Amino acid sequence: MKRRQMADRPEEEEAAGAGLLHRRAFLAATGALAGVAASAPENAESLAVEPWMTAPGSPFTAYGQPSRFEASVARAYANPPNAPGAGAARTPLHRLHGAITPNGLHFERSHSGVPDIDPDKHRLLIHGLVARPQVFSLESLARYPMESRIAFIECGGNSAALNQLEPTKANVQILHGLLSCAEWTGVRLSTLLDEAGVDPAARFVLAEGGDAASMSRSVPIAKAMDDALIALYQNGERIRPSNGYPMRLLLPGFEGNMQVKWLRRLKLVAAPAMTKDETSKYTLLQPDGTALQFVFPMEAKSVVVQPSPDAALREPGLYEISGLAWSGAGRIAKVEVSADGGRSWAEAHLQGPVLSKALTRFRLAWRWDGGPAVLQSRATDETGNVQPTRDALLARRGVRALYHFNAITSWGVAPGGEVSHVYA
Ligand SMILES: Nc1nc2c(c(=O)[nH]1)N[C@H]1C(S)=C(S)[C@@H](COP(=O)(O)O)O[C@H]1N2
Ligand SMILES: [Mo]
Repeated sequence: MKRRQMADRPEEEEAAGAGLLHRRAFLAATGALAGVAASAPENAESLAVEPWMTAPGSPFTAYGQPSRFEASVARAYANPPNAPGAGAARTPLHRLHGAITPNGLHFERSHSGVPDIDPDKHRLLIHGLVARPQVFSLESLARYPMESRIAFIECGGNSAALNQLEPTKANVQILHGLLSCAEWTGVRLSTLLDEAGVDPAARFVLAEGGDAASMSRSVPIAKAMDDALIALYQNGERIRPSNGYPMRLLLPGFEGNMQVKWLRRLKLVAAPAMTKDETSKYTLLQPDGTALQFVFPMEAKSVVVQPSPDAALREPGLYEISGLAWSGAGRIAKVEVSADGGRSWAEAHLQGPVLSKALTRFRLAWRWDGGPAVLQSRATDETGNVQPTRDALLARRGVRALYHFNAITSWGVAPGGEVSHVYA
């Protein structure tokens, strides 16, 4: 890490090249943001009295909605012309802050649309290699001890566009928006499995959804007995229909596809069931023509979300770079940021609490001098996994693996402040 005093701004300390600053320098740079705020009025009376101050506001509402001025902060989706309901709606990462995704903006990925499930009729069956098969209603599940945990969900196909030979001209929402994070509350799967009495011959749990796709995946028994949750609540309210109402399987850190929504059946089995979603899909094609199956945890990864395409810079000056980092293996240990395309790096500030298998917000001060720059971030998790460069990832596994793309993203900043996706 390079450190030097800038001759013309002695109060600032560069943390790395191309204007990355230490946080204390950012905070200490009194007046550095002058010109961002309009010049201060002589006294408060000089602020205009706006129309909304002259009469009482609108009445109470049963379920709150964002300000009408925020209508453009929305999921991005296209209803594809193929199978009805098959597709995805992506989270506007560049329009959000903090680490939690609001429920209405959590990404959705569905293979046959969103079923309209009557919670009173919904049942969860646990059977197969168990001593006592069980059927749970929503009501009977609610009698068990519950717990909450904050976890990200990332689709295995997130960021797949970065396998393309040319950088896709798209924003962070389109490129990386199959990623969200929520506080999930429900019953530990291990509690229910203990109740059913798992046969020692059981090595996998086949999890099946109650949608028209009957999406199903084989989950290793070790994960089922570890931190798997039958999630009933999402950020305090019942899970949204698009995210699995009335219950979903939460497998913290594992690829999104395994976190079966509208969960209706768990069958304890001796071997993986080889469902379509773990054979024809969600397998990684290798350069030698063989395919990797059962790649469960999502790898260490991060992305700068501000600035980014469609969240461009207006003028040279001080900015706070911010982004998200996560790992399916545990906590984020470190995020480094570069403004010169990876030549020099500065360690970003991690917003606490830094939770295992959750999104972690990182921030770093930057003085943009108005010249060209290339912004990157690189995550390291607590197990020592370091996010690779795109070249390193593709050299290792070729360009046809499609899923689990976790390499570094580069944003090119043009002299005018426009930001675009580039390969550095
Ligand atoms: N039953 C069912 N579960 C499902 C799916 C589905 O289509 N049907 N999609 C999977 C995929 S591919 C992903 S990435 C996650 C997405 O979860 P979300 O829509 O809540 O973000 O759900 C998974 N669970
Ligand atoms: Mo997915």
